[in-house]
Amino acid sequence: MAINLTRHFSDRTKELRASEVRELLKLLQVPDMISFAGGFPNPETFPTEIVREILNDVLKKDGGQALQYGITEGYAPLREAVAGRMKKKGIDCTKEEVLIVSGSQQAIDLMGKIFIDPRDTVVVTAPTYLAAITGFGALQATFESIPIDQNNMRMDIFEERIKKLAKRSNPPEIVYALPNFQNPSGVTMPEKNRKKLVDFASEYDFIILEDDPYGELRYVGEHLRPIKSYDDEDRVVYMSTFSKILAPGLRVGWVVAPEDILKKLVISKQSTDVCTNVIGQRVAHEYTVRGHIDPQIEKIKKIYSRKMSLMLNGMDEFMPDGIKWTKPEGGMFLWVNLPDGTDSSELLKKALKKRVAFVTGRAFFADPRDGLSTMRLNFTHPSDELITEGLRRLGGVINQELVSKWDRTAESDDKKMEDVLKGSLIGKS
Ligand code: PMP
Ligand code: G9A
Repeated sequence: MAINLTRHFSDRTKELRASEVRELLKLLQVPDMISFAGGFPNPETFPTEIVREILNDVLKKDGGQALQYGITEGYAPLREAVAGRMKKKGIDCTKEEVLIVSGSQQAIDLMGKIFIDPRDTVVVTAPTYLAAITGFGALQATFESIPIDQNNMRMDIFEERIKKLAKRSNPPEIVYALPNFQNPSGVTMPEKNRKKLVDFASEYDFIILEDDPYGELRYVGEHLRPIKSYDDEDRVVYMSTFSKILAPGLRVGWVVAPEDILKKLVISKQSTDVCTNVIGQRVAHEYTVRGHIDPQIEKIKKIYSRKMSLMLNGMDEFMPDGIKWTKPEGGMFLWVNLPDGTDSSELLKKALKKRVAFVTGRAFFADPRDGLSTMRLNFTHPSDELITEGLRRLGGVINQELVSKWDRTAESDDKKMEDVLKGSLIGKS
């Protein structure tokens, strides 16, 4: 009998939404493709020689342990080192409040698993990180989407919505916030709004998941206090990663959580992957305690801030009038608003023919009907030359699209005019 998988898949699985970014990664294999799509660090920044030395040392001195299963909470000296770094960023935590995870992506999954029942509400921004939508969506969460502006989450709209949800006795379980150089838009939440969010959490009784993979990558202005630093009721869970400041291939991230929450995360992780890649943790630990991480962050910031300037200059040079984009202070992305009614999925098909890729904005909205005329551009992965060349190509494609849209509008206006004239003539006779 031929198997009918539809009958076997769980309801949850039937609702799974694939990540458009992961799909677009396949385009990196296409020769001549300039990709502004994936949120990839630039491999030029990877400290391969130092990692090789560390691997050699660790394997020579402690191969038996480094290749063994580790404890689920994470390699204790790494937890200690992370707690130390967190203190410098304004989060006063102990090593017992740090959980090492298999990339911070895992924290979204584990948080969802311990807090979300089907149809529970998760508040996200619109747009937000797409793998938070797919992650919480896989657990059948209901999303409440709050629009953004240049200050990240619109707090006035958040307040309105949270009051409505509370009135319906349906407060959110989790508010997922990305305060620094948000993926996908690049916008940052001011400190006063971070504090406000924590005050709302206390008033309306929800948990904040603060996702901060880019906080260290600030190119302009001063470091801002994390949301977690305002938390005196143990309501904020903070997550970050070595992916953007060392290498994503290690798959090492961390969570800072109150111990009661951390215990549940650990149990959930036990059945997910037993423990985080031990060798990866050993590398991240040695890299940090040998003092490489701060110079490495400085090196990355120099390269990415140059790339961001190149992209902003290229946008000024090649984008036609009527296009707007964000001016981030850090991170890896720009967000582009095309004129209303422009379908960025159609634009992507044309752009791919010219060998330039981006991610369509709608991938970053919980409601996929939103974000039609938006797109995300990554500036960290392409080489300097390819940033400029890619924007020249993209500007050309957008220009052509707008001209043909105007032609189509003019044609249909002409047609409407003809019909009106005809109608009025008919009316007259
Ligand atoms: N959160 C955000 C906002 C991200 O952009 C990413 C990676 N692009 C992650 C989480 C996950 O990163 P990782 O699993 O590599 O730590
Ligand atoms: O490749 C990934 O899945 C990490 C990058 C995420 C992104 O492009 O937002």
